Amino acid sequence: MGKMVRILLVCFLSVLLWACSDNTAGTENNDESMPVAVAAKGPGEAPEGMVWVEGGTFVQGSNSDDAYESEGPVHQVKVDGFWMDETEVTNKQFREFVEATGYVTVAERPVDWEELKKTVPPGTPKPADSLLRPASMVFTPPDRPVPLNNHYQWWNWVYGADWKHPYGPESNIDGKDNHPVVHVAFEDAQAYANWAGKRLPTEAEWEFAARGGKDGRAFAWGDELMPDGKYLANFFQGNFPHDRQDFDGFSSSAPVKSYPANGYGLYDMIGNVWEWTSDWYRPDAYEMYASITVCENPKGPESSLDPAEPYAPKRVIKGGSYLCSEQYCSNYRPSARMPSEIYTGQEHVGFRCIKPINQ
Ligand SMILES: [Ca+2]
Repeated sequence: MGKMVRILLVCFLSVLLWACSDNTAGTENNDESMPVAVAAKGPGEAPEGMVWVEGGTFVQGSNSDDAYESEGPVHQVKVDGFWMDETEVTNKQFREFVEATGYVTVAERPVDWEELKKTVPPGTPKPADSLLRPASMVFTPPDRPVPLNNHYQWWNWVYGADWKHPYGPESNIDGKDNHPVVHVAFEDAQAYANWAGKRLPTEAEWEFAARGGKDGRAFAWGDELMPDGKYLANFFQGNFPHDRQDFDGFSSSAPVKSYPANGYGLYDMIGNVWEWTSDWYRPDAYEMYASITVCENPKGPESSLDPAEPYAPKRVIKGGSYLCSEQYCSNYRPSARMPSEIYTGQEHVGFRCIKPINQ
């Protein structure tokens, strides 16, 4: 372990303490055999398009063979109740925000070198202005099988790609009002949430909600990916990444509510598009939580660290997308967590918001 990493780890362990408290209250709810309250009626009238997620204690993370090391160790977390958007934020909803505010997303602006240079190793030379034009990440699969160790073989930085032009300047979102908005960077999602009087969920809130009351299960609906051969979420079928099939009905994003809701009445928490959470990403975030009896409303570490790209600030995205394949990542599980660089939009990353009662 490098000196820098060790220093960061010590800092991290100290800053995490504020996020959790050692509190044994609530452990009585953790017996998996006990019924879990689902689809509860919330306090007062539901805000439009939102459902109530009754708070509680759950087991966050996974130690299963499918899980990445960063999903463990599992640990108990208690979250307070909140209202949550029943679907991912759609193109139609995002357009209302843009029309009301004149907001311009990160992918529509030229890249700000002053910001970018903080996310790359010191001394990296400034790229030519032509390379700093507005752009976003688009899935551009090769036409043949490729080794799965380099995602740049199927992800391209496409100039002119943004939420209104998901595949580049010649593309559009005509007829896709009810699809999730994509190519939104973290600050775009936050700006929408502020405008709507809501906020982004923490990772713990998101995962608790995604489990739909089925604590400890591998998938949001139970222990099988496809019970009775049914597809219950929009993920990748075929041979990744070159051979994309649509056995689940869709080869890219699906209109929201194309698959059954979970126990809380939430749609597409798993699959369709990844969703931003407000937590900074660190692969070791759960190490500290695991020593605490019940972590209450954790908000994640104070800063991010992805050892693969230590200078890039990254937040946690959850839920997987229509590009998650059994062969490649199996990220269509509530515990799955990936880092996403906060300034970059992607074709398969969107978001939804929550509203705590006291907000
Ligand atoms: Ca989703």
